[in-house]
Amino acid sequence: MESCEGQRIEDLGQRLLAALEGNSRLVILTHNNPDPDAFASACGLAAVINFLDPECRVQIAYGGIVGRSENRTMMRYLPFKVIPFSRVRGRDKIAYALVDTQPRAGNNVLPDDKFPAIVIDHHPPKSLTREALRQTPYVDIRSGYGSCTTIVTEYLQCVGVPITTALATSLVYGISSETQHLGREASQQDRRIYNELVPLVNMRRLSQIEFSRRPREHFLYIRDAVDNVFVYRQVIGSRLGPVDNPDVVAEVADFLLLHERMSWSVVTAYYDDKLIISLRAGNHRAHAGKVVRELIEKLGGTAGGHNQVAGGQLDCQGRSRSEIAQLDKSLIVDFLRQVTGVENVKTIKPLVSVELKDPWAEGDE
Ligand SMILES: [Mn+2]
Repeated sequence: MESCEGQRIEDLGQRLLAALEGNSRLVILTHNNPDPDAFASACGLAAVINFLDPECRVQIAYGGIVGRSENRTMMRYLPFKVIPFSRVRGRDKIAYALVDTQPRAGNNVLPDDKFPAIVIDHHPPKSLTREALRQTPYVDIRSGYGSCTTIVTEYLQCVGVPITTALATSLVYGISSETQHLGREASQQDRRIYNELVPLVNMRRLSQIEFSRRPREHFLYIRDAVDNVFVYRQVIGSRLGPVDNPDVVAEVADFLLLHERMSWSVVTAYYDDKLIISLRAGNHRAHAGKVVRELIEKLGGTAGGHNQVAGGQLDCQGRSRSEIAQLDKSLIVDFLRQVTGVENVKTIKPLVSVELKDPWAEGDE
């Protein structure tokens, strides 16, 4: 299904409801450590299902945490309550929908023995996810879309769901945050939907979300990240070591790419027994998703993404601290080798500090 246009409205509604196979409960799951695109998509889908079947009990749940200030503020204003997956009860009698992620993608908490009823996403499928998708009754993946929110907003329009101010505000923030105000990886559909939604938005609230106030810890993270920034040719990066807030990885990656001379940023950190990596590219044809998969999958991790935004994670359970530290280091060197083409990578220089710190040094946490 390419677009709602041309397709009969009843068909979309019927197909979504049919996928639930008579379940009176639906849990909409986002990817772990959900971002605005994931939250907005989940709320949009919840509104669609509520409209189609008011009897169906819909919950929105996520794995991981919501760490970023903007996302926490957004969460307060969402038109639906969102809860950690750990608080979902009676998991056996539920239909699942995944938004902004796919089964077996490695970044969601859908139990491995479960197949979702509905998957709506804009990430390119991988061979692992494809298999699970074959068992999923309703699949809509449009990797040409800059945000998953855009797909779901087309559903809202198609089915004729009234879009409240709170919903419109969430949807617009989902699209704008995912695409950096339509400047990054946005498609024509993202631009059209965004423009149609803007008149419905509470702009004051939108601004409050985007320019959220931050706690002191945020500044400590930024200080440590900046202190440890390295540059190598056109690449800028930072290794954060163990962190309490996984969202900081993507945030720092975005921040570093603001450097006027750099075309790639890379940030690694350690959270919840996983080494996580985030990539950003300035070029809209950089294939960052492919790059990170080549880097991470050969080590047994999961990764994915788009042209300019990508990330991955590597489960490190059972590895020693020094092994993880070594892995972290070699990941960066591998990445530098891959994107610069330099076989023997050396002289990675600090950007602002006198010398780079080892974020894994004992007693330095
Ligand atoms: Mn997304």
